[in-house]
Amino acid sequence: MAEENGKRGFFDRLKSGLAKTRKLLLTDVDDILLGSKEIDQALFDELEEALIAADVGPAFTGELIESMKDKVKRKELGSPEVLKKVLRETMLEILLRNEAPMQIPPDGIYTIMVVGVNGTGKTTTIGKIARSLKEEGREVTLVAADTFRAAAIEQLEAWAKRVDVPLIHQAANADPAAVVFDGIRAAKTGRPGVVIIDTAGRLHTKVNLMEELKKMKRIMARELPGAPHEILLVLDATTGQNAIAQARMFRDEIGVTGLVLTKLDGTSKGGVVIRIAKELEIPLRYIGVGEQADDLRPFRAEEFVEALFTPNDR
Ligand SMILES: Nc1nc2c(ncn2[C@@H]2O[C@H](COP(=O)(O)OP(=O)(O)O)[C@@H](O)[C@H]2O)c(=O)[nH]1
Ligand SMILES: [Mg+2]
Repeated sequence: MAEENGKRGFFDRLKSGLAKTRKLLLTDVDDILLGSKEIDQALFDELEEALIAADVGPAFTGELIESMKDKVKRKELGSPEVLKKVLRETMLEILLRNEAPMQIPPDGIYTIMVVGVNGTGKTTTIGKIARSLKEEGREVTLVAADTFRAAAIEQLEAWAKRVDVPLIHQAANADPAAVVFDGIRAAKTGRPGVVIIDTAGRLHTKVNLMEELKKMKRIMARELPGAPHEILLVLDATTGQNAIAQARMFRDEIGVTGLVLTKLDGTSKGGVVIRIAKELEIPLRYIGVGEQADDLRPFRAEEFVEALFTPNDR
């Protein structure tokens, strides 16, 4: 029952978080559909414009309009209202391809390297994931490899205390790869389980950041074959198309095995979830709808689409 309540709580937060996205996307779509008596090119043009404005991206928009036209040709669609159903179904179909929750084996060491530009929510996400893993009864160790500022280490330390898990760290400005080395060593010499590594979102230049992350990866692989098991890229939904550019950059430079999309609460740019699913073949592991510990949940396509299409008063 508590679980049920928890789920409903998250769904409600997701629904209200997506209110601005819903308004931008569906109010326009509804207006267009209600104002049209027949399905013609003018209607498709208006729909296309509304979808592009809602950040779902040209690839998704193109596929959707083509599939609608196809269905109309085959007489599967008779009236403008049914187009909304096709919109919903197409979204779900595309999002389902990216639904793949993180699967952590029950035994051994599992390393998760968390990357992303400054301020996207890496450290907060790590705290939230650590908490939920701890609740599942797993051993968790946090590694403070964002050594750019002392405050970054302290922030992770605060989460480690709150969740009651150990923290591996060194002083500010230490070599991040050395901290990662310590973290892997600690896991190998007595504390297996999930090792979550926080990294910096900026160094002095972008090139250095990528080189630094590659170096960390190399050290991990050398110390523990198979590591890092997961490279989780954290993206801030409020940055819209910028998040897509970041995803491409991190994917091409260091490889990304999973995504986290934070700050879906209160942004009108939630359409970017659909764009990410369509344009990047990377599993979307988690979505975040707030700053509290239980505001992060594994991404579920069905839940997302339902939240997006459910008006706020219901
Ligand atoms: N509204 C909202 N804020 C978030 C979310 N996730 C993280 N934040 C906030 O974003 C800010 C930056 O987060 P932080 O974890 O320090 O980012 P980092 O620089 O990537 O480590 C903090 O104030 C977090 O509380 C979210 O899902 N929703
Ligand atoms: Mg941080």
